[in-house]
Amino acid sequence: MSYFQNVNKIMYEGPKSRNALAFKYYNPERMINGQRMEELMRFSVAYWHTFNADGGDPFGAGTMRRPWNHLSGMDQAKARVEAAFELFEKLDVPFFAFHDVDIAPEGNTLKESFDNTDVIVNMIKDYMKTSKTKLLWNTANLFTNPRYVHGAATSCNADVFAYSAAKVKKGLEVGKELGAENYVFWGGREGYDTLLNTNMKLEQDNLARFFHMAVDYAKEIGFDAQFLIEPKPKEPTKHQYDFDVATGLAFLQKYGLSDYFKFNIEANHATLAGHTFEHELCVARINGMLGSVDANQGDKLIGWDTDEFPTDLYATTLAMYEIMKNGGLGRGGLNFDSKVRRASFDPEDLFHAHIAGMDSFAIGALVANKLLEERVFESFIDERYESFTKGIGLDIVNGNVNFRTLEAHALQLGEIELQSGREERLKSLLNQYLLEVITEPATV
Ligand code: XUL
Ligand code: CO
Repeated sequence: MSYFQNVNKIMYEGPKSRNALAFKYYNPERMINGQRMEELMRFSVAYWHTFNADGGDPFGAGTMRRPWNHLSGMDQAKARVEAAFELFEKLDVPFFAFHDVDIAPEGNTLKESFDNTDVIVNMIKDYMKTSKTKLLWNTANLFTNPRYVHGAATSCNADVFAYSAAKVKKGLEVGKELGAENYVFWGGREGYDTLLNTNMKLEQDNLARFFHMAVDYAKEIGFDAQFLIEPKPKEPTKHQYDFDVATGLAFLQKYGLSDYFKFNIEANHATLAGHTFEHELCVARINGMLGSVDANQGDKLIGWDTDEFPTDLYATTLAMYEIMKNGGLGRGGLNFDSKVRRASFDPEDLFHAHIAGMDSFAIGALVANKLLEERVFESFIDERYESFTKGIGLDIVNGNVNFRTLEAHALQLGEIELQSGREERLKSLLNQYLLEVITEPATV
């Protein structure tokens, strides 16, 4: 049985192709800086947006036409697994990611939920025996059910804390069973709406206790996945504790957790925090904490998490620039935490959307690679900071000065000479490299 009959395997056809269902730039075999594109990008399909999302929004009902919509409960969950592996194969993606509740419906009790999970996990495990698609990460949904109204690990209710721990315990076991590369913690309800009812210190201490217990349990069962925190500044709560990478890092360091976690950076979360995507990637990279990426984009005119498929080539280029400076993503990947628009309701749109995202990141990788190979910005930056490679600058860097010696240096200075930052020149160079890559002849 096929769920996507109108779609054949998506092949690379090059930039001149007019076939909508073909890659124009993403060629998994193409080498970039000694790596196959497929290995560098490590694309992943997000189960929730692709197989669960119904297109509903606060003003209207679901719109998505899906060949599993006539089913319900476990039958629907099983159909989704079949459809998922068909889509993975047709897109030829190496990874996927899911929340526990995406793959199996919640039962009336926690035990029933776990039993449902086990049935579907066994089915997924069977598919994974013959599929090339591996699990990038799994996670526990600790935000949808009303029991998390006050938080999960930061709830004021200790029973909710325990219930949440039980779900993560199960998630770690499932991750181990399916060979997940990472395990993600997005603090969906871990934040607050008003300090008038909130003990922030206790909530954050509890969150740290929760993370320590997760680390201990993963060690105990021999699950060696990379743990990832996914920062987000707001939505659903007014203030989320994992606001951005810098805030998350301070938290991890304060509580002795920084050796066990890295960050899963989502583009739309970065922009909601008032940062660019590349800023968050850079903060993580220079601190050795860049783990994985939730690839999507927001909308300048809309102030919430719209989770659009990434098509902004400046953003994909500057993201790939950071990722390549990081030496790649290690065990992480580019996970499309992205959803088709409500009006893109055909099953085929799922393919158009992933093709758009994969091609956009492929262009980004090609441009970033060229910029790095030719040291376009790197040489400019080296020159800009040249004063720190000699004389007083080198003494500062080597720790050979103090305020007295610096004052002595300053007192004998004449007029200080400064150089232009050349922002506009650099931006036009970026355009030039982008256009050059887009118009260069196809490589097959
Ligand atoms: C929500 C979000 C989540 C996490 C996983 O904004 O990004 O889907 O990626 O829980
Ligand atoms: Co995400």
